[in-house]
Amino acid sequence: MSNILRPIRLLLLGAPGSGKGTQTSRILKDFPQISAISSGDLLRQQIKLGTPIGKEAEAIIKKGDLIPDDSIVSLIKEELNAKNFLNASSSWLLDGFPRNATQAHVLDKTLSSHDSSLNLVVELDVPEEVILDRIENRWVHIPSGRVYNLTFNPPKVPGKDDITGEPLSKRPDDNPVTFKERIDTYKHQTLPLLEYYNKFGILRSVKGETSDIIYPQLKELLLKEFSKQ
Ligand code: G5P
Ligand code: MG
Repeated sequence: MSNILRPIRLLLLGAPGSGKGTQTSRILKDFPQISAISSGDLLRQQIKLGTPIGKEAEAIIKKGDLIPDDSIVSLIKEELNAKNFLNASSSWLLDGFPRNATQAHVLDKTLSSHDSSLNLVVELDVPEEVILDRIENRWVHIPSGRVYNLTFNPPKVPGKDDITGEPLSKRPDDNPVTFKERIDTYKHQTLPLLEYYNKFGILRSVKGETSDIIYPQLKELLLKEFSKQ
């Protein structure tokens, strides 16, 4: 991956459990020049730290709703700065933000004023029926956002993160009732973003029942994007 010619600024879109976090880990491993921000991971860290935004987010996440735009926008803007995403030569990806039209407009404005607009949006298209089972078997390492699944990618030591050995947690929104809410929220608020980004000509879709089927397609898109002049 050494002859990289241009920065990549990628948004991963996909239903809850479609594998955004899983694909992000694989991308970061194969493309060390890319950094990532996951809005869900950031919120879970804020909850753990007991910050005001964490306190606001906790009950909302449990219900499967979106937290207010103002709160998530200010959190993400801070992180964009902290991680140097507003530098036009940085390569990065976003997972979980934006999630509705308002957030998308704010992001576009912020990025374009720094000459750092998104150049690729990829939809992870995974059949809904295969997702619920994944969610029920998911365990997460909150500080890093690393995700495990008891059958697909179990931790080396049960209940412990592979890298730090710290304990894994269950997400309070990973139950059938909240999952249904999250899917509905996705369909109503986030799916329309596909049409929005399609108009800019930067939307691509990758399809499959497993992350192993999807990842090679995603990697191909990234390599193509990187090598554009
Ligand atoms: P999040 O955290 O962004 P979601 O609902 O968008 O949550 P989620 O659940 O994190 O998305 P994912 O990242 O797409 O799913 O999927 P994943 O974690 O990689 O994979 C799911 C499970 O399947 C894992 O256990 C993984 O190991 C396993 N798996 C992966 N691939 C396979 C496979 O091929 N086979 C099998 N068997 N298993 C597999 O957002 C959470 C909440 O935060 C708030 C909202 O309340 C949201 O509901 N929030 C926001 N609110 C407002 N605005 C925003 N922008 C917000 N962002 C977050
Ligand atoms: Mg995730």
